[in-house]
Formats: sequence, C-alpha cells, structure tokens
Amino acid sequence: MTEYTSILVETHGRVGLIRLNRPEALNALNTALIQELMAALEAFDADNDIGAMVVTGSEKAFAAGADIKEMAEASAKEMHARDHIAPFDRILKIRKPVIAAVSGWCLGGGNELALSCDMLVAADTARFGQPEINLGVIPGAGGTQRLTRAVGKPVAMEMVLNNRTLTAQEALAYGLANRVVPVERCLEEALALAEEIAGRAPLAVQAAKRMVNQAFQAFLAEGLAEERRTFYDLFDTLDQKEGMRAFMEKRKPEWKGE
Ligand code: DAK
Repeated sequence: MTEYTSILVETHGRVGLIRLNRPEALNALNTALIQELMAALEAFDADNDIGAMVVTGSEKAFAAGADIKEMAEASAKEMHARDHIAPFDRILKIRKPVIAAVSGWCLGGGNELALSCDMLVAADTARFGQPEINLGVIPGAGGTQRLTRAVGKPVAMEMVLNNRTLTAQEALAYGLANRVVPVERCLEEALALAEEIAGRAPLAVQAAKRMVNQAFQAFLAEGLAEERRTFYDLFDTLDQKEGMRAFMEKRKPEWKGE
C-alpha cells in the first residue's frame, strides 16, 4: 500500500477508511494532506473490493481548516497561481459514497471538506464553523455556496459573517449532519452506515449519488469559481496579513479595512 505521511488508511470489509493525521496542527489541511487524501479516495474509488469510504479525523478535530501557516504570507497573485487547494475539487469526481465521521473541531476548510462528503455522522462533541472572517478572508472551498444550500441563508450568514459555531445537535437540526452519536461510537456508526451502503448494488449506488449531487450542481460551479477568486483576491489586503499573523502570534487582530 502507498506510504502516506499525513493520513492513515485502512480497510474494514468493503469500506475504505481514511484518517486525517496531523495531530500537531489539529489536522489543518496543508498541500500534502489534501494531495494524500485525494489520492487515497481515488485509490479506493478504483478498487472493486471497496463500495464506500469514510473520512475521519481525531477526537479533538476533524480538521481545523486550511493550513493558515502555509498561506499567511502569500499575495493574491501567488494564491491564484498556486491554487494549492485546487486538488480539493478531485473529491467531486469520486463515484462511491464518502461519509464524514466528525468529532471535535470541524472548521473552515475542514467544514468544507465535510460538506463535500455525501453524508455526515457527527459525534456529540463536533463543532462546525467557518471562522475565516476572523482571519480577514472568506471561505474558499464551498463555505459560502454548499453551506448555504445545506443550512439555509440565515444560519449560513451567521456562520460566515459572525463566526457562529454550530453544535452537533444544531448541525443535525439545520441539515448539515445525518445523525449525532456519542463520541465513542462516531467512527463505528459511520463505518456501519458505509458498510450497509457498500453492500448495495454498486452501479445503482453510484448513479444515485451522482443524481442527488446533480440537484445542487446547476449554479454551484459558477458560485464556487467566484468564491475562489474572491478568496484569493483578499490576499492583497492588509487585513488578511494581519488576521493570519495575529493567529500565529496568538493575539487579537487589529483591522484596518484595507
Ligand atoms: N492552520 C495551521 N495551524 C493550525 C490551524 C490551522 N487552521 N488550526 C490550529 N493550528 C495549530 C495551532 O497553530 C497550534 O499549533 P502550535 O501553536 O502548537 O504550533 C495547534 O494547531 C493547536 O492549536 P491551538 O493551540 O490553537 O488549539 P486550541 O485547542 O487552543 O484551539 C482551535 C483550537 C480550532 C479553536 C484553534 O486552533 C483555531 O482557532 N484554529 C484556526 C481555525 C481557523 O481559523 N480555521 C480556518 C482557516 S482558513 C480554498 C479551500 C479552503 C480554504 C481556502 C481556500 N480554496 C480551494 C481556494 C480554507 C480556508 C481556511 O480554512
């Protein structure tokens, strides 16, 4: 099996399990982790012995967002050129169902990753948020588009504009999560759900997934492209630099509005 450094990969019957594994950074999504995650999903997608996948993090964090340290000093031009989170889009091409098993922090790009999965099993400890506004930027991978479609405009506005964090029960009530379970059962439940689906007719499962996603596709691509451009453009503002430096220096940012 391929050697990975930022994820752990296992199989459980017909289910492929991927654990995000950067505990020192609360599974912040850096370039290497995203590349490995996509490669592992694609390998399971191509494997006839696998019918569904589960992506999970640790008890403390599913993922605390994109890696701030990797992008803090980049300019807008560099962000556009680097497009370092573009491999993220490869998850959209995965044909088999992917279930997110979420415990602890599920923030920013982490929440966007969870939203890109097909179902979500939340531990009662899970906390969902889009805190990019605290860094002087906006969500860049679906947090204004998929999230709004999932939870509706009022809640999405609060999350994106004002860093509202949802508890697991709120995520369930607002349609972000499929179910909430005690933290110690989260992975087990997600694996059981995935195993059940993996036992169904593979081609029908893949067609069903494709068509449910199709219901959201129409205007989503344009919205996502616009969202990404806007996200990158913000890297030419002083507030983005201040927000990300303040995070790394563990202090409150001072906004300049420029
Ligand atoms: N990036 C890098 N390091 C992070 C991190 C992150 N997002 N989150 C946590 N860490 C690191 C911390 O810096 C700390 O490292 P050391 O200081 O020990 O070296 C370590 O993980 C433990 O974190 P804390 O000490 O802060 O742990 P606490 O329990 O006190 O707090 C926390 C947990 C989750 C509340 C806190 O760590 C936090 O606020 N983290 C940042 C959350 C955040 O702002 N996330 C949004 C990031 S921006 C795109 C796709 C996606 C994105 C953008 C574009 N495209 C496709 C274009 C996404 C953007 C984002 O997600």
